[in-house]
Amino acid sequence: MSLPPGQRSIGYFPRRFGVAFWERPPLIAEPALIRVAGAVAHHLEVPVSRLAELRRRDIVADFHCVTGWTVPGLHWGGVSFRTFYESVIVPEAGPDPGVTHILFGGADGERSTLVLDDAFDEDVLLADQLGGTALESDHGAPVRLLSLKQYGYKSTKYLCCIELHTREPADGHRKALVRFLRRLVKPHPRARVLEEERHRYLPAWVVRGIYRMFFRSWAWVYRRRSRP
Ligand SMILES: Nc1nc2c(c(=O)[nH]1)N[C@H]1C(S)=C(S)[C@@H](COP(=O)(O)O)O[C@H]1N2
Ligand SMILES: [Mo]
Repeated sequence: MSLPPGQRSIGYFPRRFGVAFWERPPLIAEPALIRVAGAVAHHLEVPVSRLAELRRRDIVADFHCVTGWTVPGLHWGGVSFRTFYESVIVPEAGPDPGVTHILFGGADGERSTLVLDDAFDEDVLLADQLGGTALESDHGAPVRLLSLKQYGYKSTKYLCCIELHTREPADGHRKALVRFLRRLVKPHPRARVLEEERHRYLPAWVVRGIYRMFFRSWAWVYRRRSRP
């Protein structure tokens, strides 16, 4: 199996992986809602349960994290973002015709921005199923964004808000530490795995080794913690 540049296959799917991996998953109020805001005529609160009524899509694909791990062949289910945009956002929210970027916010405060073209790739899902069953909390329940051609950091878990923008939005993470770190290590606007677009300014060869060391130590702690 050939992997994208700088990636290595691992035999398990890390859980709760992210900037603040020591934190518990956020609490999600019932019924879970996705807020649609930004450059729209009307704000919306769409119940996550509506995803069951839209045209569904299944994808089997590899998942790649910017720190160098790849999980091969995961089976996801959900609704493509494009379907959601065309059948919910356009008729009910009235988007500004000049929308260029979509910001996906998670209930833990994480967020990612996709340029519109990337978000409209038919393989970008609002995913609520993994491996044929409902998405688990540690993987972003009840619904996560899933953009498999991009590094994992674009795939916001615990998706609770979709914001439309007519230019690239500012970072705006609620934690000052994360905002500071991300000024140094800016995410790449496209983050395409095949092009190895890991970060905006840092070349891939600079971060590969550092990330590999970070992931080795993370995996060591993770395995000790999840031992029965
Ligand atoms: N809300 C939220 N989404 C997130 C993250 C996060 O910390 N919070 N981490 C990202 C990163 S870096 C990766 S690699 C994947 C990891 O998903 P997993 O925890 O299901 O393995 O989620 C992405 N989405
Ligand atoms: Mo990641």
